[in-house]
Amino acid sequence: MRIEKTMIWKFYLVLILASSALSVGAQNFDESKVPPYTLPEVLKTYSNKQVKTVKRWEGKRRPEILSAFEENVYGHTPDSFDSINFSLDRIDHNAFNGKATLKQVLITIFNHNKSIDIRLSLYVPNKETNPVPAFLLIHNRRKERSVSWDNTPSSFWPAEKIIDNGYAVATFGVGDLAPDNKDTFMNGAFQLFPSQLEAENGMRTIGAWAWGASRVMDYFMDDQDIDAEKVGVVGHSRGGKTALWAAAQDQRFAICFTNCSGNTGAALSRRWFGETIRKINTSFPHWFTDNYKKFNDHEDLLPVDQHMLIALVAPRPVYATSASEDLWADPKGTFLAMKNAEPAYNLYKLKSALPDNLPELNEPIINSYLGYHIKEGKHSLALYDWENFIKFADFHFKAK
Ligand code: GTR
Repeated sequence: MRIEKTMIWKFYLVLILASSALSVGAQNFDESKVPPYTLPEVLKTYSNKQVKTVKRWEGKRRPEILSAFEENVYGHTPDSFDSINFSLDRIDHNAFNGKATLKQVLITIFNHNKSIDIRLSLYVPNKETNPVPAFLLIHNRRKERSVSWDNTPSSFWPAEKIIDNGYAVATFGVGDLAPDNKDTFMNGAFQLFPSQLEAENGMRTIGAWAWGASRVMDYFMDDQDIDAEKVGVVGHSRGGKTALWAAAQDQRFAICFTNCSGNTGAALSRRWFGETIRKINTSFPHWFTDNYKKFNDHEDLLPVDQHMLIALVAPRPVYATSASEDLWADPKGTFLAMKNAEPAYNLYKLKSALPDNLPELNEPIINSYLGYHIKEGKHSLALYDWENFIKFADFHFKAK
């Protein structure tokens, strides 16, 4: 009898070990299986001091969070380059039946006698006489990726609709900065900054794409048609991760729209649901800094979690989205990251109207510094998302 009991226990032990070995690196889609986790506090410094003022946040805590993201997640962005040049390749004053002017702008960046080109397609509404606010879409869904301008609007970038609402809208393809491919990603911006590739904390493609968004911002500062103080950066999925990282670093972006951005975007990493750090680092080894691989299956050891990336954008507004069928990107983890970024906004006495729990489907929270919706449907950037981005931008740029 005793022997049998011991055998049963051994059997259980083997089962437990086997299932925990399987769960290492596995994905979970069952809410009841999410283990408890503790997030690092936005307002507590790494030396364990509570941050109570904007001064302390901006002088100490914000910089230390930013460098923790650089060192461990996205890599360090080059802080200079030799020069930049803007040239107008083509202009069409009659776009959308005369409603807009289309400019094809070539942005050329030089460093160490090498250069790369960003091809920017920009539509500006003709009826506005003053500089207009703008949306900049980081485009990661172009068919032709890096070979031409993208002037063909779609539901992914509904340029005409945006123009009709009095905004300019621009886009560039991420392939102009770095091809989205683990074998060829170095054939772009990295030619200008080769040492990045050797450093364990060097940037990879998400960093390079975000750097590209900032070069477009350099251009906007130079274009009299654009109100450069009112530029929202938009990205979907991998582009949504990029938009957040761009806005966190470059405070010239006035709003960040992060659409279905998921793991290492707006979703919490410590919450075991959907894509994991091991999974993303395995499928896309060229997206994040080499140091990030140390956190495969060790989310808990990261000095940051994604609510802190959102907090880095404060006091500027952030709008995040999810889709009901997009469990891979963890809608609840996205909402919770937004919620947990609130303390940074509270420091500035800025209102967040996010409810305590995940809102119902298709019930956007607009009149707020932290905006959010979960739409019905799949992983996508759709007209519904843009309609709410426009409302959010109207609230922050026009209504106030
Ligand atoms: C997925 C990836 C996600 C997300 C997505 C996308 O395969 O796992 O993190 O970035 O691609 O960009 O559509």
